Amino acid sequence: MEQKPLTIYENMQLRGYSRRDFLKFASWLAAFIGIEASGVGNIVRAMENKPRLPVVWFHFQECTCCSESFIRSSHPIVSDIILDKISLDYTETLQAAAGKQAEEALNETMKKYRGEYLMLVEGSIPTDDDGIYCCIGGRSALDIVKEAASGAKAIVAWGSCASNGCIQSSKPNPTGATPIHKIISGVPIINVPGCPPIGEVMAGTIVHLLAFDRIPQLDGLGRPKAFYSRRVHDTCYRRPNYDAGLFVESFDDENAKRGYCLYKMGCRGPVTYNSCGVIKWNNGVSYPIQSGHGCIGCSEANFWDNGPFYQHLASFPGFGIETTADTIGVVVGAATVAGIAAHAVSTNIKKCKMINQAINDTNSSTEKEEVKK
Ligand code: FSX
Ligand code: SF4
Ligand code: F3S
Repeated sequence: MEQKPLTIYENMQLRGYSRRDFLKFASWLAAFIGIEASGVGNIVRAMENKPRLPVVWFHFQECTCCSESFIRSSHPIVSDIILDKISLDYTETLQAAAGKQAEEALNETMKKYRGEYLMLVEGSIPTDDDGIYCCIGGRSALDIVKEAASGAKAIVAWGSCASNGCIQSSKPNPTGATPIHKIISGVPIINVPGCPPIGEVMAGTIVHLLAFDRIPQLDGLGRPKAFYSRRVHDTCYRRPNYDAGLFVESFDDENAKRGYCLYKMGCRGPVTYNSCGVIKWNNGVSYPIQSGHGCIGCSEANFWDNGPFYQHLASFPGFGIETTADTIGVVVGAATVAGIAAHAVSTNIKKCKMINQAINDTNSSTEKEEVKK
């Protein structure tokens, strides 16, 4: 008789994680996904009861930073458990198997779990010249992706490469690099752009699929709304400087030291949708703007072709096409604009606090639980 697959929680226990670790992890994830404290129980229950989700993770034209980002996500359980838990039946960069053995594992999963497995894709697909520019095991990425997609329950396109083509599809696009959603139809596709995407955003997307067994709410570009509904500009702590017309004029000037707005240095925050200002990178340590460099818009389609990185946008979004960097200080005298910015920044701070609070609450409640025992 076939053994019943272990649940997420059972897997965690096997790996030596305590109930406390488990609850903490659930709260941490819920906060990132934007779920209220009352909804944490749903995640906990799902992880306690749901069996492993068969997953195949493909790598095509990319740099593997999406995987790097995911396994370096700030919570150790993401790499330790989620990777193990979602049970990567096939992933070229992390699996122990190679060659024939790896191919067999992939085929077995696709056959055994037809219609049930989750397909994760890193990288764009070259479509020119019959797709010869990216071949694995003698087959083109194009062939592989079509075959795997035909039996997938859902597809997650990791990173800008799989979501919008990224650098490989920038002009002149020599390989005919194409994002997944332009090749595959008939299967739900979730785009998780960013070059690479934030590890917590990746983990949050997977856990949403795991816990709720449905696709998260997506925007018009197929991105999870929980992470891509706000511009980097709307959650930027330098935003009050933008609104006050205080700009860095060169990377080594006094204004740069003062932390003024990087708009004139080419910052694409006003036209980029991502969670960098809220979740940040490397365990919430920093993100490009906090490190003194403008956002290059890495989660937006065609960002490599959208003009030089260090030249500011033609106009100030939200202030009319005629507005220039030199007149902005005057224009933004309007209290309404400052009000919008203040609101955005305070919402951002509130969200960061919410994430920390969720973790602390769980800590104290689980500690109490353990004391009672
Ligand atoms: Fe692309 Fe992933 Fe850019 Fe790399 O592998 S999104 S090249 S940083 O990370 O696919
Ligand atoms: Fe922040 Fe860039 Fe917007 Fe300035 S332009 S407020 S640095 S996102
Ligand atoms: Fe990318 Fe901009 Fe964030 S460059 S990492 S979307 S701040």
